[in-house]
Amino acid sequence: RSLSTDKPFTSVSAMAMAGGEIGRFKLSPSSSLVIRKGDITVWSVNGSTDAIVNPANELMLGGGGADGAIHRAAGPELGQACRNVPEVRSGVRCPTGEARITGGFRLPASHVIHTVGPVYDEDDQPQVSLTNSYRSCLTLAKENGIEYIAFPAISCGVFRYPLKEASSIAISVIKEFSDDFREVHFVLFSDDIYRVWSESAAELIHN
Ligand code: AR6
Repeated sequence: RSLSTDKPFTSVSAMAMAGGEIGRFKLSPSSSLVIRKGDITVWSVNGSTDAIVNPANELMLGGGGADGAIHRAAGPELGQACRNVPEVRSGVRCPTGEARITGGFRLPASHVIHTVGPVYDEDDQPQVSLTNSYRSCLTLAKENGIEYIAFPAISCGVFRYPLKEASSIAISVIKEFSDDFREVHFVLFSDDIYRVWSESAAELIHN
């Protein structure tokens, strides 16, 4: 990929020319929301102030979906860093709705923010848990000086959250942090999810 050399996601117009689907929305004069299709494991804008969000489970030792892909791409150092995160109770390093931060190791992004979204059919209040999950990631990112952050569609794979509802929650929470990041990206794995997220952004952000 010609765009994956050193700063693969810097130039939105170059990506558009390369055929990547992408949408850009202004959150404030100094902050944008970028919605694109792609693989979050290759995402980076700025190196040292980048974070990708890992949709993990409470044990934080890897799994399937994006979590598995992120651990494979980051290398075994990420597993070790996760093991070093203290358990808050047996088998739980990151309770649902919370977030933890580690390095990115072999990933292009310098940081990984691990969060646990709700299992849609098992959570009593999935909307609250998903909101908390996005809020926890953005709060922790801010505390750590992150300027560029990329989210996948948390809970929309193995955890079966309905896409439209998830996208409204995701974008509403991003709007609460309008001044806090240079760019917030959604890096979405399929056409369907990309389409739903783009529609919700157009409905919820009026540029
Ligand atoms: N880049 C971007 N998005 C991806 C990628 C990727 N490389 N791979 C998958 N997705 P999921 P969840 C999309 O299942 O629902 C794991 O086993 C995927 O298409 O990764 O929060 C964890 O250990 C979907 O749209 O996360 C947990 O046990 C979205 O990422 C559980 O799955 C999220 O799907 C978490 O389930």
